[in-house]
Amino acid sequence: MSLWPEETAARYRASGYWRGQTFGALLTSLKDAYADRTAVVGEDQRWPFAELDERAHRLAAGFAANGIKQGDRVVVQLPNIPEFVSVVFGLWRAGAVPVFALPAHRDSELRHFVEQSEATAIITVGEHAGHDHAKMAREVAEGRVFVVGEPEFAELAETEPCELPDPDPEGMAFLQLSGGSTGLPKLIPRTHDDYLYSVRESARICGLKKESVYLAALPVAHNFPLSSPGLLGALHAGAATVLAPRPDADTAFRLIEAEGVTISGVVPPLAAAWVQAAARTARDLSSLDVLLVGGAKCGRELAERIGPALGCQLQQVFGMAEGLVCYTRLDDPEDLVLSTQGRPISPDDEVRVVNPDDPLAESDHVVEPGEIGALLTRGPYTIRGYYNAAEHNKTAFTDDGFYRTGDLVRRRESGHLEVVGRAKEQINRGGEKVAAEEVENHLMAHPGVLDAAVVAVPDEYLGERTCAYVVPVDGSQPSAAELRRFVRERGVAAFKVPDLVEVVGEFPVTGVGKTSKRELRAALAALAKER
Ligand code: OOB
Repeated sequence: MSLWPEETAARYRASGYWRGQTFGALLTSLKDAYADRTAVVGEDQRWPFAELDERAHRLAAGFAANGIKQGDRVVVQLPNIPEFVSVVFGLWRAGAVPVFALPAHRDSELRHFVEQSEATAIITVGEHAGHDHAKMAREVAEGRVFVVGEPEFAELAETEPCELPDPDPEGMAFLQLSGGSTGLPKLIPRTHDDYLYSVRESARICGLKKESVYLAALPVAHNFPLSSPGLLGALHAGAATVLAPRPDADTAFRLIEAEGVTISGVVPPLAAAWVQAAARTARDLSSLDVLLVGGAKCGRELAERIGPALGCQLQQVFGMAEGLVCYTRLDDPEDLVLSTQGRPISPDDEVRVVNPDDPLAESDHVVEPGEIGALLTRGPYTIRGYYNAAEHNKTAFTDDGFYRTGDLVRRRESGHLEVVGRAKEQINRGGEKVAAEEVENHLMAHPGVLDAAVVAVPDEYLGERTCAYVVPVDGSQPSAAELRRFVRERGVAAFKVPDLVEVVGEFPVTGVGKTSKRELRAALAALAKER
């Protein structure tokens, strides 16, 4: 059954966007075409396509033998290690549905993913970056926990391969996480067919060929390094993916030199750090042809420095886990590459720029060409609804199925989009998305907090940081440090802990008659910007 209206689905099939291939079947064809070529490189492992295929077959059989059935959701929280790839393909072959958690997520988020998706298992690591992931997963899990590196996982990985039925290519392949703007991250159902279309086209648009080497610098479960063109785009092209354990310039440059990396993707603050480090590195970065920059706005000044500093071509990417991905093209005129965030992948990506003042503007409320408006989109790889979120879907999508991205854009005649701002209640902290309401809810769980409003403040390095305005209950005087510690101890990703906390008697702008949190946030954000 399709997650799109049947008529639309038929059109996407007829156009050749949806080809009826699953990820499991893709890996089989890749193994046939590229058996001995390197597929995945980790710190101390190097797997050719044939080995990745074999490992995924064994894991699939192991998962099935351990009761993981077709359609079962399984939370995957793995860092950039080769086992991420074998586990995810193993789950796909078993017909299971990975739920992609980031390594930064902590117990409150993990618990939410497990509950929302009704996951029957968690696959994780032991210690990673000073945190005991295995312990956290065991506290949170409602089903099994498999820990890469522990004997139980090794047993799974050694299971005799067996024939397993291929799942429905139009069914849910995995659940990706939304950056979110309301309470907690929503789950995004992506199908084999829709995602593979975006992967194939991304690989082509980014010029990947089998001789390419992709460096996954960002956490690979995120949509950007996963598929734009990312790990999956590289695999699709028969190219190798090098998994960087950390994204810093020292690590990345070492790997670029050692592995002959030709292409990578980073968020703007990292691009800035790499640009700076390039000036004094002794590493040979000459293999690097293309650097994708996206996840947050890459300003023109930074955009201009990237090519000369790193000796590569800049490609801007503006995407979202919900679907739509825009790229500047490798043969675009320089001005477009430096000043826009690209144009959509597909000729059938429908883009509407609508009245920015109405959060519920429908798809016919379009602004004049060239004017700033809110971006709506619909297309062959953009979801029509979040998973199990009927109520939220009523406002997140228009009546005719356009996704309300919450981004403010201007469209050029060429179809290129310039992202100029945001209408959603989200802080983009250097590419990491923080939903204002989620952090406010954590703050308001503190007994000394009466109310809280979280807003973005400009930051030279990250683009934006979070600032929480907090009104204490009478007689209480919680300090900023205590509140930050409190939020952290509730078990949230470190990037969600407010950077700044201002404890105030009342919201400095309530006098202006703010009635909704939305208006309050807007007024506070304006105030914070002025300071
Ligand atoms: C990527 O995906 P998400 O789901 O973490 O975040 C999506 C949001 C967009 O709606 C937009 O607000 C922002 O991130 N964004 C950008 C941007 N790229 C993403 N804002 C300004 N300029 C850009 N270039 O972030 C993502 C997914 C696939 C590829 C690349 C990024």
